Amino acid sequence: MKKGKIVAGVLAPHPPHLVYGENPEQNEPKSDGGWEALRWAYERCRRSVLSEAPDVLLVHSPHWQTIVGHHVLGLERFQGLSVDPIFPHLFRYHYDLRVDVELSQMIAEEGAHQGLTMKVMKNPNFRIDYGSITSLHLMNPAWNIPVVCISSNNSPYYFSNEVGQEQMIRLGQATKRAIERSGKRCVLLASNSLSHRHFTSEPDLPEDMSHEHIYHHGQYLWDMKVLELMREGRCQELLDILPEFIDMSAAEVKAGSLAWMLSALDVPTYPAEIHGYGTVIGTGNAVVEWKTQPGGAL
Ligand code: 2X7
Ligand code: FE2
Repeated sequence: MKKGKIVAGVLAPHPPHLVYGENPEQNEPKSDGGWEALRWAYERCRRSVLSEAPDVLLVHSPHWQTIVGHHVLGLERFQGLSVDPIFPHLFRYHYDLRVDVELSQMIAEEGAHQGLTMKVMKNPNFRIDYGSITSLHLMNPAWNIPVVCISSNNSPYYFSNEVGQEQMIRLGQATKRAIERSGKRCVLLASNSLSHRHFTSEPDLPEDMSHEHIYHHGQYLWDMKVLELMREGRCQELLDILPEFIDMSAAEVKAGSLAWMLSALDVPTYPAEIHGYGTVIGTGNAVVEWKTQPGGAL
């Protein structure tokens, strides 16, 4: 069998506002639009990523947090209603997703070989989190490509940024090995915002863009520093400063999705493409693509 490969990795943030702004039929609340800079960034990234005809989209989400180990979805189909607990007036999404259970299983096996605690999750009533759904919807609104959803173990919160990051790096290596074994062409989605200080009160009309801006200049400078390292292919430096970035800007990358993806991509030394940057309730968000070199990262 041909060796599988990662055809692209994407920093794919999941503010539910972006789905709300798109007005897809699956989402109950309807909007006048909003957050276009980020939604158009997703559009550009989507064109590029889908032109690679991937077999599977894999997402690692901070909003599926697991206390014991790293979990992967283990049933072929999940259907239901996913509601954002903080923004139920923006995100009430009816999902129907197909899972590549074979690849989920291989990730669990490879993770176990790396010494990680892994679980293949087979509860048919499990409710899929809004982070996974938002990133997957914005990358492929047609939902015609099977997915693998990976939880974020809470080690960065329970222990430290460093312990958490070390776990996510091992999970990334396990994911890469599983993809190689699978023979499939895969896209990785790191479902993370960047700086994460946000407003504490919402405008009457959530999509009123006259209220949308970065929360604090220092947060903006941190976001720009991180994006510069991505643009210049300096991802080892990026991993090295992530703990400081997390502490200085409450960055959502604490949950490990970005470290997982960079590790699976073998810590890229080639430039990433920034499709766009914008804020959502003041948090920094960028859609960033690492298209692997001809022949793939593997
Ligand atoms: O989960 C989120 C997020 N990460 C960023 C902004 C707004 C809402 O939800
Ligand atoms: Fe989030």
